[in-house]
Amino acid sequence: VAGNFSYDGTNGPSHWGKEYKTCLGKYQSPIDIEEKDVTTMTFPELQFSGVEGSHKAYMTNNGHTVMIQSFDSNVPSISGGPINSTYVFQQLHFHWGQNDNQGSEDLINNHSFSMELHVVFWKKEYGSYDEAVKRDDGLTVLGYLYQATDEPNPMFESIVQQISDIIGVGSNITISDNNVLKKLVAPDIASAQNYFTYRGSLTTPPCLEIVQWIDFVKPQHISHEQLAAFRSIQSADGTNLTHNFRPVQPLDGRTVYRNIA
Ligand code: SG6
Ligand code: ZN
Repeated sequence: VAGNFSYDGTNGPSHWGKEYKTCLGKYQSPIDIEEKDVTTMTFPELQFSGVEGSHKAYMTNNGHTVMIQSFDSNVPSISGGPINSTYVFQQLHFHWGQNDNQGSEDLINNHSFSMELHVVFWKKEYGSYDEAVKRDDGLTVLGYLYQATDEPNPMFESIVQQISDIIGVGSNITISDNNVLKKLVAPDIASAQNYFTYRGSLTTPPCLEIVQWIDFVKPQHISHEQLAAFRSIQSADGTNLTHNFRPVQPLDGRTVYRNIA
């Protein structure tokens, strides 16, 4: 999965299109979401299942981010909202910046948040993740935004404590907290129907244009110290992965919807 790309220099985002032509496409992510330009819509209720209960989970430094996966039989899934069938949880990961004023991939009214969590799901009908990524409606990604504050967010405690065990690229550990998916996959119920949604791509090479993005409107928080832990992991070239967000891409006539419950 981890290709030959980075966030700086000759392998940085402005060069991805040389090796990965799709990164130059017309339906790329992330984007700047301008609230004055969104189209309001009432979608069916977005539903989560298999989120409650405990899940054995693993955390990996894949050279581009901190990624969490689960091989549990009770795997979370989503349905409803802008998607017309069931999508199954694959993995979640994070994007952050070199300082607290940037880090999110999608922007809202040109505002960057300090971190963004992506929860990746694949379309169950296609039988497997590997088959789903060959289809143009293969993935749905939930995006959660976080603003840096002084107050730690309890949802990140177990992850932050164990990040020191995955400093090197390729390190993989079992997460001691079996409730980590419950905390990260689903928003609190009050915010779950308040989202923007649009058609876009993976935000890293190969930039496949196969993603229905669902970005929750209400930002949450993370402390400065918790954020700093993410910046301590190493990237493939051995330097600290201080930032891993792609700059925003042209909207190119696409419609961004906002769900009005
Ligand atoms: C991160 O984002 C993930 C990697 C890949 C990428 O770098 O570690 O696994 O994710 C689904 C997938 O291939 C792009 O995902 S994203 O568009 O959600 N940011
Ligand atoms: Zn991502």
